[in-house]
Amino acid sequence: MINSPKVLLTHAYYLAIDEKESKIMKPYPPLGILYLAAYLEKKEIATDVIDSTFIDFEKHIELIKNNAPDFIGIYTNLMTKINVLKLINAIKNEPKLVHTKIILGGPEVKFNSTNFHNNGAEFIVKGEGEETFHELISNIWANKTIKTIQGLSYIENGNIIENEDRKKLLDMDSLPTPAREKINLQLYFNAWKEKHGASTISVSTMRGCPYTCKWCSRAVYGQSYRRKNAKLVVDELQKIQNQYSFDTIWFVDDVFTVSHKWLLEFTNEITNRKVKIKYECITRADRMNEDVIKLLKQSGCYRVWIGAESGSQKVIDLMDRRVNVNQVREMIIETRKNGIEAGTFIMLGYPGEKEYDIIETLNHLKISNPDYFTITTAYPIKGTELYLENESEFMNSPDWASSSDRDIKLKTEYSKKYYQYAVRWINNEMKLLKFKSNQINLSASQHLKLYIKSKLSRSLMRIYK
Ligand code: B12
Ligand code: SF4
Repeated sequence: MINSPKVLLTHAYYLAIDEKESKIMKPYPPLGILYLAAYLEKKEIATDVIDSTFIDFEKHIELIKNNAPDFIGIYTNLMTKINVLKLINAIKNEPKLVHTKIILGGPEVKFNSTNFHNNGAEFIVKGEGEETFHELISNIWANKTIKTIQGLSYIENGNIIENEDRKKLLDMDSLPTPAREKINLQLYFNAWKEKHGASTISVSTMRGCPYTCKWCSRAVYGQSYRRKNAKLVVDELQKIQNQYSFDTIWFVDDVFTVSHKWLLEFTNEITNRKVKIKYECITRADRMNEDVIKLLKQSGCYRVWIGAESGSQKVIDLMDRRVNVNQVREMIIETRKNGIEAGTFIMLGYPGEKEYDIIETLNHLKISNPDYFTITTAYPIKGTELYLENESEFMNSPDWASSSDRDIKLKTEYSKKYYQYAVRWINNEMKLLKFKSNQINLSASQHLKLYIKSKLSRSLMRIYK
């Protein structure tokens, strides 16, 4: 570590100013930069991490100033983009940080690199960060060329230079476990515990997804599937169980049950080593069956999220989701029968969706009756097929630096207000269903109120159509 650069990794998410998330209060640590920190340390480059989640912007910039790194790497996603731009500006205007080189990475940068460069980012790492970030700082520090570093774009003599794409990291087993010790995980555990009565920790076992859903960003890991050996995953679980005290685990993997062979190995490993875990994961109905559900149960899964996004097969096909809606229903029902909670995601306002599709979606939810569901309205993330296919018909063109892709209005069948009432209608109808099936208790007046609210939302949908 002699004469090695001073490296700092950070992000720009501030929980306190995120009103919606402050209510939900399910914060997760920035796993990406913890992977990077572990990788650099393995290469003998000491790395600091500043976690911005529980501090504010002023404190953040003060900590960065005191650290005075040679290189600062900032994680960037769609939600944190505006904060990241503000941070770049503050770093550039801080006399103590004139020597600091700014490097961006994360899911938002690949398809917005020109804009980020034009807004002050000197180096951008596209895709997986470990190798590119390491090569970049090592080469700059050793005065070597950066021309041949894959997955990098940078500014040279005022021009943006785009190097070739980074090849995917194939050997997941060679990756060190995230350097969770670099941040205060207890703050996350406390926040969860206070609001939900149980703390959670996030773990990643796979990279990439082989599927094709048109609205989903594959900017980092591409259309691929790479996984860590089940033995090593269980090693990591045991390691964090020894280090921390938490109640549940969330696997951030895109499709947890994509490989049945891996799931069996994982379950055997958990069972043979008598590891007790309680976990939540996301998957697809077409990668589930009764045997898979049994393995999930045996390995400690208490909640599984089964994506479908719509109850209308037509919309599912428009999204290129490649799943049969009946299978989704069956798997939600089967999951619950086996004593695992089932959750599902719903997206309204996908281009081509009509009112009868929304009615189909409500019917789908009523038939499958998941324990949980979330509803969002569709928006196009740059780089996705949904974005590319609809770009010429966007209803607005918000200023890039002060907005996010969530502000882009797709050409949809109905008005924004219509979808707001559609969301309320579905939520109210589902609460009524849960009341009817004795899943929730309501007083007579609460029931009446809910009934009226539901009818009202439906009427307002008609008005705002
Ligand atoms: C877990 C998760 C969440 C969690 C926790 C978020 C968090 N704090 O980490 C929750 C549920 C809160 C969440 C919410 C949202 N999420 Co989310 N989420 C994920 C998910 C499933 C896993 C993230 C993860 O931990 N990955 C594992 C780590 C190791 O990967 P990574 O972070 O990408 O890091 C690698 C590279 O990006 C790079 N890298 C990362 N940081 C840096 C920094 C530097 C300097 C460098 C060089 C490289 C680098 O190197 C890392 C290792 O190779 C991803 C999908 C996915 N498979 O990654 C979506 C994903 C990140 N989410 C996404 C979105 C859209 C959202 C929301 C905006 C959704 C919404 N509400 O509308 C919100 C925004 C939340 C917020 N406030 O920031 C998109 C991001 C698209 C984009 N362009 O930004 C993704 C990619 C999903 C998708 N496929 O579309 N999310
Ligand atoms: S939505 Fe899920 S299944 Fe579809 S491409 Fe994205 S990660 Fe894969």
